[in-house]
Amino acid sequence: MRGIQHLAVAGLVAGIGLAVALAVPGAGRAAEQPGAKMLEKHKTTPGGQYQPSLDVMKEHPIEQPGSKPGVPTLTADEFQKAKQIYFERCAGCHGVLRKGATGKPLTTKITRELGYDHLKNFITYGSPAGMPNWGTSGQLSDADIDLMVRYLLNEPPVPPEFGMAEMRETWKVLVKPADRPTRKMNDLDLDNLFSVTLRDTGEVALIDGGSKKIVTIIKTGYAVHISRLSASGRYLMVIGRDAKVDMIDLWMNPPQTVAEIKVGLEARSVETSKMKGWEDRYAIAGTYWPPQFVIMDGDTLEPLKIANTRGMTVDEQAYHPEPRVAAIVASHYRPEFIVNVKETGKILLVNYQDIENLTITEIGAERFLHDGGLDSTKRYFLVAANARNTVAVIDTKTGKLAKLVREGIGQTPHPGRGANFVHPKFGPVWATSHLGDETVALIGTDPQGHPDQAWTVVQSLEGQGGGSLFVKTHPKSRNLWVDTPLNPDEGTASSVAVFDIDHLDKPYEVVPVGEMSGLSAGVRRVVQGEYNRDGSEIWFSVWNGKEQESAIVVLDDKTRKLKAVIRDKRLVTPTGKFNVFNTKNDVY
Ligand code: DHE
Repeated sequence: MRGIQHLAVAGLVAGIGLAVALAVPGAGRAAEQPGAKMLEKHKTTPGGQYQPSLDVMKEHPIEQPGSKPGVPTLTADEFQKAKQIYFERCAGCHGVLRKGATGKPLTTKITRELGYDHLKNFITYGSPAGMPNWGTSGQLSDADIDLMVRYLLNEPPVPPEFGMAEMRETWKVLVKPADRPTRKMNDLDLDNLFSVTLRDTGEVALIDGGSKKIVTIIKTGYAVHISRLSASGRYLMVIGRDAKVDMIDLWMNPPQTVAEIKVGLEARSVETSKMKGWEDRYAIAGTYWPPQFVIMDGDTLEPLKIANTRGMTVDEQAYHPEPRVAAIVASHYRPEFIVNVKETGKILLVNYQDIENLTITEIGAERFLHDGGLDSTKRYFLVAANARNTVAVIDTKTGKLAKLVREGIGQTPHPGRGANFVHPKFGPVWATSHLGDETVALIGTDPQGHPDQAWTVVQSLEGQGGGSLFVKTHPKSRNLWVDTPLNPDEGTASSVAVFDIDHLDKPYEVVPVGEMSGLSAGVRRVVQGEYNRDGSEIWFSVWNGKEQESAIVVLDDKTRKLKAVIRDKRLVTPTGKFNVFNTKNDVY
């Protein structure tokens, strides 16, 4: 159940409401108890659900700060429990150091001014602006809430840094480059191989796209997150939420891990150098904690250069102590990594030509950058500043901000890497769906051929509902697929909408992927479509709880009919799927 629980738990994390409330006049008095009608408004939205849960940090030993006269104390056990609750449910919005992220700060200066009763009522009842009603929803008991209030009245504990010494201690080359094969030793069709995240077992399954058979299962980091390919397609890089990077050599028979490293305490992103002449040279991983990224050797994962992301926010130019690294994408136009720093809203173009004299171009975009991808020419990078309902566009050739697209973007955009296709009327577009509403925004991406449409929302489609995470199409397809795994309605969460790109005025078709899987138990959340090598099939994960059976459903893209169901007891909580060819070439 871990995956689904994670979402449910993370779902109750949005602390924006508390933030807002902290700023209202009258703070210091007890927060009012809302009536039944108000409580209805306190229900958490899918957007509010999708907040980081720092599950790894919550387990990490962190020293308890000393107590202060007049402030309620916590025993060591109480501190441990409160810290776990805080990192799991609150840190995603309020920050590890409680200096604020999407939620406002909860420093002791603020919490002590507000006082015990105010905080207690707020945690109990939440607020319509986003703070979940932890008490009245039954998520936290009265005793838990009392504990959390006392925790907030004390100084926050500070987790350790993770520098070169710590990284090198965890770094292992399991098979030296010299001992690796000099040619592909297996008969796998590597371009049509899929790396599938098995989230809750901390593994990836490598599945052959032709036979749909599991080739091997490889142990990776905890709550494994994404896979990326080296430019040659030989090395598969996988990152876990515990910031462990595994480098898998796909030429071996069977493919196996040849190097590993831990780059921090909490992480979500990994990428490799893709510029011509620099293929497979470097890997990079970004962390949520500590706030930094590290450039590593592309053959061994040896850590070479760490750069920290702490600094000023793009709008208020106020210091932020823990800006997390979200998506990282490799440029095809310059020897650069495009590193998205969430809380400061900066996009860093990290030039890896000379890492001793590292050049970083800092582009001011918008706060709360999260995920994004390249347009079909690979020249432009589009990334969602999700909590600001904005998509930032970077020209990776000139290294400049092309536009902040705000008009026409819905509530909490979540593109994954987005979907590129040629719109019958407006030419090339890039699509994103949304967590917070049913719309799918299509943004024009062709400033040369269609200058009037470039970097504007040319059309907004209406999908099944909010709670969408990923959209997908393929250059050879005329279908645009939109998932809705976090929609509160089970039928919507377990199906996908598909639009006919040539007739976008026509209503979408609903494909009941969860039902097609043959599974009867569980919510059967359908998540993240991924195409096979030639674009003839799209694969969806049917994501159930850890104790339940999950599956992968393969659809024929032309007919939209079922082609195969992959069921295997080893497929525990499959989520992201990464086709080797499409991932290495940024085809999406
Ligand atoms: Fe992800 C991509 C962060 C929860 C599946 N996710 C990303 C990226 C970031 C991110 C920053 C972009 C990486 C890149 O391109 O370099 N994800 C986060 C979170 O902070 C969040 C919201 C909460 C958390 O605590 O981790 C979160 N993500 C999830 C899930 O619960 C998902 C649905 C299931 C799972 O396996 O964890 C999930 N995230 C994915 C997938 C991608 C991803 C499949 C890559 C999509 C792609 O097409 O590239």
